[in-house]
Amino acid sequence: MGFSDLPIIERSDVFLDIAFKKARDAARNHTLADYEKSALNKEKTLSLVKLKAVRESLSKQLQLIIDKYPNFDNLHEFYAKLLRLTLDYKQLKKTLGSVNWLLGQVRDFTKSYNLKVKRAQDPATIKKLMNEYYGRISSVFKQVKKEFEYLHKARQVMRNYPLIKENMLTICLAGFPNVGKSTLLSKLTPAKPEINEYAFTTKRLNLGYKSLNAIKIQFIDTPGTLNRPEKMNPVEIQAYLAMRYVANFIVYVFDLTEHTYSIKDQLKLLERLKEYDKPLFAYISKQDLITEGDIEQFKEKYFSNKKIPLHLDMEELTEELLIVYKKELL
Ligand SMILES: Nc1nc2c(ncn2[C@@H]2O[C@H](COP(=O)(O)OP(=O)(O)OP(=O)(O)O)[C@@H](O)[C@H]2O)c(=O)[nH]1
Ligand SMILES: [Mg+2]
Repeated sequence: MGFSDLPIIERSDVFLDIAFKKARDAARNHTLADYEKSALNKEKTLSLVKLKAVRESLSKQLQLIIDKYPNFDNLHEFYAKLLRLTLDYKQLKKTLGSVNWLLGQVRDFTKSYNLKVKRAQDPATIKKLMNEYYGRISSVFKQVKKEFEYLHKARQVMRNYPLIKENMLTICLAGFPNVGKSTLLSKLTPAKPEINEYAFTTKRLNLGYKSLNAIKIQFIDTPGTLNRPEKMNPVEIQAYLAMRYVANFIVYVFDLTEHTYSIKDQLKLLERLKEYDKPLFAYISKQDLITEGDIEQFKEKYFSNKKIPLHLDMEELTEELLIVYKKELL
């Protein structure tokens, strides 16, 4: 699944400019055979060359959009929901439908004018037919001007979608801002996410991969999210959907230093993550900044009655999760 290499969507008249220029160039570069040199044959041959060039150029440009844009009926839930939350899904489908329609129109018009030009008996008729052809092609492109504008906008949004691998063991790292999620990702995988001493550093999903016992694991480092779904910004929406539709496991990262957020608040968010209905684990970060006593006290006070397992070693936890995952697969 890729949204990063979607073809650029020009304004609809740019497609035409390109095609009409190709037609002029093709006609200019065409070498006329002797029998084509009479006024009628010359006009006919060069017009047929132009028709072919316009059709080829427009078909190529439109087909590229059709091929490169994903089939929206077939999307993984994460992308299907993301599309619906970040774009006007109906409009987008309609827009891509109109690209198909346009392609059909270009083919039909060209075919019909090809025949008309071939049958024409004088150069003036051919000129008239060609003007008509250009006019009709321009007019169908004008009809989808708005759709192309929308596709252009939609592309800007879709290009920023994360490139999530859909059927891979996935562990989401969640937690308050600044607790050390990105640092953890950078320790577990070769990923190099941005890390800062201040909160809200991560502004997109960071993905990291590692292989363990020949199984590839995807880690998703989420931006520290505080809001409920109705108030989420676009990146928080992505984090929410990744946890809901991609994660096999969620690891909640605790920062006991309380440098930025209190333990009470962090516990509240952990409770909210239960809504995702995914196996939930807790991990304590920044262990070098706290004492064993702090950890023991925390465990006793808050985790003695919790069903959520608390871990101090993320490598070990990953190995455990892999075993659970393998068991579920078999
Ligand atoms: N001493 C120490 N500092 C850490 C550790 N983990 C993270 N930090 C520091 O904590 C700060 C925040 O780390 P990040 O990894 O950016 O935290 P985050 O949870 O990704 O933050 P957001 O992206 O804002 O949600 C940085 O200054 C890190 O260097 C750790 O284990 N020990
Ligand atoms: Mg981060």
